[in-house]
Amino acid sequence: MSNPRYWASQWYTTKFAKEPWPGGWYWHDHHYNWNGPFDTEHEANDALQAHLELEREESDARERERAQFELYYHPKSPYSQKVLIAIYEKDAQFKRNIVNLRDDSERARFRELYPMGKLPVIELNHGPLIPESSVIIEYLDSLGGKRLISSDPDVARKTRFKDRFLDFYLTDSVAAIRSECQKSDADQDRERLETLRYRIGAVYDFMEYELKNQTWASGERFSLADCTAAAALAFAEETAPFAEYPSLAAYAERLGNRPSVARVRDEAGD
Ligand SMILES: N[C@@H](CCC(=O)N[C@@H](CS)C(=O)NCC(=O)O)C(=O)O
Repeated sequence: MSNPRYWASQWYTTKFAKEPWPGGWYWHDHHYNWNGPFDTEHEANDALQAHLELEREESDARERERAQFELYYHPKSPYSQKVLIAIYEKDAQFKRNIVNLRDDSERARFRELYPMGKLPVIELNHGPLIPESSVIIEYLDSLGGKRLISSDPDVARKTRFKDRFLDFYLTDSVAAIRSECQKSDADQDRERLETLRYRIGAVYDFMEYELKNQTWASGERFSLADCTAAAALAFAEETAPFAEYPSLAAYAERLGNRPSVARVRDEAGD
């Protein structure tokens, strides 16, 4: 049996009991409460499996109750990673639903929930669905706890700008380059590739300039824009390396050392 807390055994009960127990097969839970006797090992095992299933259902129900929302995501998707970093920064309780969009039936099922079919989305316990990574993080931030968007409107504007800037011109450009590069050489749109590479260069130039004098993307406090940057830079590194931008490269390393970011990368198997 794979779970060592549970064991159906005839031998155990007869060997160690002070008084002989009625003959048959038993199983015990992790408190060593014995259940049985069953006539056959097979029946004891069935009863044990039913018990485990009930336990799983109860633990799922408890998790659902504790969770403020359910997250639909994939650990390797950059927009999902951005939201996960924010969730870990805020220590929010949630229930995970991993969606593999490459699987036809999973994709079809997910589109029934969110017709646009884009990850991540969250579903609140009282029903509403919130798509779009930045909107999700804005919502989570509005619930309180450690703030990822400053209450100072000037700082908040810079944070929101960098978030949009990195999403649109870095993450989306890298995704577009990757999909263009999957085409045969003859089918690739050179002009488009050039525009995309130009945009990425402009993002790197701007970030390099900004990060010369500040620790995080929009100042001295970790923010929504850093969640975005951590996911975007990890996604971009191979397609558009940034090692020659010293401040940006040092910033990427700082991000990688952040526990929330390290945890997300670990879960993605990076
Ligand atoms: N603007 C969206 C972008 C989400 C997005 O593009 N997600 C990707 C995964 S990282 C996706 O779901 N791609 C599947 C598809 O485009 O069909 C956001 O910020 O959440």
